[in-house]
Amino acid sequence: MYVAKGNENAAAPYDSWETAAATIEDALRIAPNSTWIHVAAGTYTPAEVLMLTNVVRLAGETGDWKDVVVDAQDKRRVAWIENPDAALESATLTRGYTGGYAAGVHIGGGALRNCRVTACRFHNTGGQIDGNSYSVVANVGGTIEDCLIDNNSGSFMYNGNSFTPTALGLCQTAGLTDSCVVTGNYVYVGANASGIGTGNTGGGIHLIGGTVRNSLVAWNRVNQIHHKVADGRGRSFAGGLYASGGTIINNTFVGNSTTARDGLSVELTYGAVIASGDAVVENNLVADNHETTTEAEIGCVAQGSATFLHNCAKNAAGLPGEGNVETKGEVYRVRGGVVESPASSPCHDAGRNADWMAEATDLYGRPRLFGKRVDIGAAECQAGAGTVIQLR
Ligand SMILES: [Ca+2]
Repeated sequence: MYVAKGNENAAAPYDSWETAAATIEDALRIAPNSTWIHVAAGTYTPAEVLMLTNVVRLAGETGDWKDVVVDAQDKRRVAWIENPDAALESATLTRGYTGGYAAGVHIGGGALRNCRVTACRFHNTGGQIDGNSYSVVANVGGTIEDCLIDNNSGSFMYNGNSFTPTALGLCQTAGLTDSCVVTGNYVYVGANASGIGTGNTGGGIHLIGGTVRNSLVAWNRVNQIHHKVADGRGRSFAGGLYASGGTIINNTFVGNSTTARDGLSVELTYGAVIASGDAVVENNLVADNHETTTEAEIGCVAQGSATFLHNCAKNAAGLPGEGNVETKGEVYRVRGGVVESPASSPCHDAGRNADWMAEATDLYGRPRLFGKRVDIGAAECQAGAGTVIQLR
């Protein structure tokens, strides 16, 4: 099945480029199971949420996410992937909007691959909404691979009693996120004079279950103002990731920040990575994240029975678990958009190996395992300190 923007000769079942559907939603509406929907380059403005309820592969034809743009025009969510065997690939999803949940895309099953989710936003003015978790991308059991989730925003302005956990970029309750970049997202949480405030917040990711690996979470911001908390429940604000469960393995968290001001009346916790419940945090690099009011560097915070293994972080010595190392020297560097650790970094060969790494690639598509041990972070240094160059 084919889609070409505005095609004047469109004729169902859209089985050639000549008779291609003029809109993506026309094709989705009649696509039977096991359909590959090829989408020609162009900017599409659907009149409804793109629903992937059948077994369809909806894919930008060029393979470059820049070429197919799906613009929800700030009116509604962009896409909803429900079928466990559906996939949405090689497209930019932009300007999605909701009152809180999945402003960009909901992944109930199936996969989001090689896509960019950008300039989406959610806005909520409060109410009794305990228990939901708000974000731009919501994964409740599918797979997210090779995606860029960037420059999205969310805001809350509460005037009621709420304890809504919030994420800006991604909230995942089950499934897998692999080799993604979550960056430049901004969430504002606030309360007016009678408000009580919000729940635990992650600027980049809120993880409830499943696995996040090989991903970069960088330069996301949480800003909360006039936060009058009176119900005795403490709040945690994580610039990068807040986890109440799940596995966080081989990711890099740099440059994330939190800001807090005014009206604070219970204990607030700030961190770059805050993990509680039975979350496992392993082989992650956490550096150069800050609380902006005091300009203090924030690192990892362990709550509940969360475990921290083989991470490189500022406060490594105080973390519950073995193999954690302090950030020292040139821990990482950014060159040409690539965030990686040099061979001299304490991250080098300091992670703990796992079976999945043998066949896997790192964030940048290179072998995940180089040398005897995996590196800490999303990138694997391919020029080991032990490399011997023979001249003959
Ligand atoms: Ca290595």
